[in-house]
Amino acid sequence: MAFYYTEPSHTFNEYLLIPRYSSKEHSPQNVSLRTPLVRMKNGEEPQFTLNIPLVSAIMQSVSNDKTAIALAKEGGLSFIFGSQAIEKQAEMVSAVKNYKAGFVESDSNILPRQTLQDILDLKIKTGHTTVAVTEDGSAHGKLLGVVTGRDYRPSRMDRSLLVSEFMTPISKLTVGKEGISLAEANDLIWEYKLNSLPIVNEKGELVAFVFRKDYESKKENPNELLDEKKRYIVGAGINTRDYKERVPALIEAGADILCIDSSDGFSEWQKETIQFVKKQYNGRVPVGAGNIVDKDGFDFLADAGADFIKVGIGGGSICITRETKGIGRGQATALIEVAKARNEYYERTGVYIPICSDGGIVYDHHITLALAMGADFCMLGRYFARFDESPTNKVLVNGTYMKEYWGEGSSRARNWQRYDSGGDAKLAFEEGVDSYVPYAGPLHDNVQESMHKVKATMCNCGTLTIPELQKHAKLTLVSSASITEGGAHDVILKDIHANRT
Ligand code: RVP
Repeated sequence: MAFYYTEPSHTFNEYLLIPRYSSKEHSPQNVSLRTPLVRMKNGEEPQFTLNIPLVSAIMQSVSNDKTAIALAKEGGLSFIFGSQAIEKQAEMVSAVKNYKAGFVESDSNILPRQTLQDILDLKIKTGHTTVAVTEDGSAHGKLLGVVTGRDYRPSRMDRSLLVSEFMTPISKLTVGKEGISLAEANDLIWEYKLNSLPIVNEKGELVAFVFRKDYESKKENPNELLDEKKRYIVGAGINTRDYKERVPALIEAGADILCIDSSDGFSEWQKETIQFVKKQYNGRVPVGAGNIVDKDGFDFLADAGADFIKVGIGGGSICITRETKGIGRGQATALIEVAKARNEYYERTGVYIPICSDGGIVYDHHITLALAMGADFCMLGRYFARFDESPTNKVLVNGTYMKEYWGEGSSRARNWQRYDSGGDAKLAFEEGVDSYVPYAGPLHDNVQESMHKVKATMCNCGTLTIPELQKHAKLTLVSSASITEGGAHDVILKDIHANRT
């Protein structure tokens, strides 16, 4: 006879945390969000630790090099998406590893024969006001001039005016020569009272910009996730099909950690992939695996050698796996069972394997709930897709700015390796949708606010670290009536667009 669970499976929205006694010491500035990323033996430090418990999803619409750099600045980690050509993915990984903090590749570039209207359109698309005018309109073409908000007044000027007629030409610009240090670049910015300094090579081609605002924000990033050479740490997604070619290219490009990306990780394919990575690199390259939703899945991947294990099937905002295939489990119940299995495994073997709650984070407090239920960190897709740094277009829909966000199981992503770990089928049906999410601005501001909320709730729970929260949290299931009670109710909201995320 089939096995039946006696209890229904629940999700984050059905749980709340009960406050515990908090002393004066329990204030957000005393909270540490450090958390292990990979397996560790009793009493030893893990090879990698996150400074905030967030990683970005292994998705085309979420994790490119820009998201990876922005998130590493905050202390989290991105896994560059694997559903692209091996060389392209390796290029993104090396872009993160070669990134020189403070030197920014120009993402707003234009030809001198384009118009003021083109400048205005570009500003909406990128959100940036500094535009490089280059001979070929590319980020590394010969620099002819720069346009900033100080060069034009849209209300007074003809939109068809050519860029070459109102740009600040190179002859009037202060520029830095390639090879200049960040400290020297910042000295020029201060000396000449600049907002940005273009860096050019000996042929006069644009290399990068250094911005005044970045110098200031650098001081705001005490949590940066850096390797021993002070480069940003970056992860990369792999699959169970082409790993023999993909993994060496990613490691060569500088990937620090890998993660097998699959909707169902309880498989022989995953075991073989993990064992390949372990053998090839003598256990030096960590590899995460998943996704699973129960103890059996956890124990299997733990024994196979996974360095962290991802929990969650069907809970992603763009995921329709539960509808199309009828597999999955409420995320909270899955997490609670797997966390228990992780703790038992630790007691049995002395090896602690971090678990990652993947998908279904809607509100910031869901992050805290996931941690309280035993997750060591969370993977988010929708959340990061909303930011300036995500790889997708920002578009105007019914008067509101949106970013595009699509699932890896959608026909747009065509990531058949994620859904079919063996066999020959090539995405016979969709398991994900193509969608919009409300544009939310820079990653930095949003992550800061979210982490502040997590810290505040941890203080309410009388805890100052994630391990303490996992041990001491008191959680309760709530009825559907009390979920209604938890929102604003029986009042007429003045601002119907109030953002409650
Ligand atoms: P969310 O943060 O709720 O948007 O969920 C993101 C997660 O959804 C991913 O990390 C992945 O596990 C899952 N996903 C990605 N694509 C699809 C799909 O097309 N079904 N699901």
